[in-house]
Amino acid sequence: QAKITVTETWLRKHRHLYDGATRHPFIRSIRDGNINISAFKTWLGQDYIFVRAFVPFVASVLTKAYKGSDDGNGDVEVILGGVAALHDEISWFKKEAFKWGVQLSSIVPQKANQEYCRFLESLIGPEVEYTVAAVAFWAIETIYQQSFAHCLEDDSKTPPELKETCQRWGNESFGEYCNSLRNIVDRQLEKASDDVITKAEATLLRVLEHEVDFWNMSHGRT
Ligand code: HMH
Repeated sequence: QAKITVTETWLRKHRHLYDGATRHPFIRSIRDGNINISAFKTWLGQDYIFVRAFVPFVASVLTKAYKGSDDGNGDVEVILGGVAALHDEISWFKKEAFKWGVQLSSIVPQKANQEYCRFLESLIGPEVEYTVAAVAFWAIETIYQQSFAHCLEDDSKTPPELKETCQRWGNESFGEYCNSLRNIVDRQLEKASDDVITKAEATLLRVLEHEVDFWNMSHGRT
């Protein structure tokens, strides 16, 4: 029988909050086909701003993976794949915004977004351990993967014009990438001190809360 990993323990323990982030009313409304298009446009514009702030954070995780020296496991390459995907994602946001008539240059970040971006910035510094930053990175990517994959299940009624968006994060290869991030995190946690494990778990909870607030904002509930 396979050993229960730290992330498995956390996901069981925090299942309620995790489901709150991956099965949010905003995601349910896409999946049920009754999404308000203005809510979708809000999400699109705000997420573009978020992704721009996400880039330096992911770059900092990459740096920490490299400096962690014992990278015989290919952490750097997995994270570099994430950076490359973000480059593609930014082009996609521009294309998609044009399609929906969303003017990206005039988007003002809302409070929940500002707070989330500030949280990302707080994780960039060298005083934040690789393990802690990697946990945040894994959680951020995985919540989107799980949320949008939910909108692509056989019984979903996702509007055809939103399928491509859901595919971006809900596709299988993004899922495999998230699994690679999870393996990186579990390998790090396996050798981490109790202090780092405690910090990393608290960071996971903060990510889950920020993701819920981000969906709430998009859904027009703030
Ligand atoms: C708010 N969380 C948010 N936006 C994203 N694009 C992702 C996670 C995944 O990259």
